[in-house]
Amino acid sequence: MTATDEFTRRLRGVLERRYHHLHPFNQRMHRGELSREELQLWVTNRFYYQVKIPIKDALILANCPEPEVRRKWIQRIVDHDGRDGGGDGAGGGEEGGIEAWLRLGEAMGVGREEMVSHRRLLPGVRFAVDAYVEFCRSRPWLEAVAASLTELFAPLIVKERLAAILSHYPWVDPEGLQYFRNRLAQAPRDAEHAIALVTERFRTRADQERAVAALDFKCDVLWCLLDAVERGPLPGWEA
Ligand code: AHQ
Repeated sequence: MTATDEFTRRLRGVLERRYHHLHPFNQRMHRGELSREELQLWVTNRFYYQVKIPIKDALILANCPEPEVRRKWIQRIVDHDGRDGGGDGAGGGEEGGIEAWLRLGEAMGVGREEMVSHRRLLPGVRFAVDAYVEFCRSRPWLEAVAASLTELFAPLIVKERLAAILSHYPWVDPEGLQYFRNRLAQAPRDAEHAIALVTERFRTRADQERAVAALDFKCDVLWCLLDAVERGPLPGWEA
């Protein structure tokens, strides 16, 4: 086994032990055990994570001095923010992941205004997501790239989630699931770029420890987000 294989194996080992496919909330979702209210609280709170993804990717761009890397990384922002039409009135724009997530919320019975207002944003979700943004602002850009490697496991969970929603939650309009279908293509492309950068640039043992620590931190972010959602609404929130 080459040194790179060994390093990749260590990164995957972090995910096999810590990625949020193991979180009880996701496992209950996949078994069809969530109530309508639990799924609505999840989609509403995950919206805060979704809107911060292009922000954290822009912070990585700002910290990255390499045009070749930026030329690829910038696609992540377009994936979420979308793109205006050609201005020729013929449309041609593309809605991004943020718009697709709003449609997902509507498909789950949560209105756009409710999501955009962040009225039902839980403190633990805000703190976890803001910690991820701050990590990407303040840490060397390659550590933020390493933190994004949770996406190596994203297709696994998105496939399971799509199947679970279609079979266990018939009240969710299937038209609203396009976000997840888009991620099945985008996540592997992103993960392939990120793993190439991380294995190419983190060569010493000490460097590789920093990459593993960054991925461990990101697993904490995703885990804490679901801990907060699993605890449910704050006291006094109307049902
Ligand atoms: O929809 C997700 C997404 O766009 C991203 C970007 C990426 C990153 O750069 O940190 N992480 C990520 C994730 C998305 N969906 C999560 C899910 O469970 O639906 C998983 C999450 C990830 O694996 O980091």
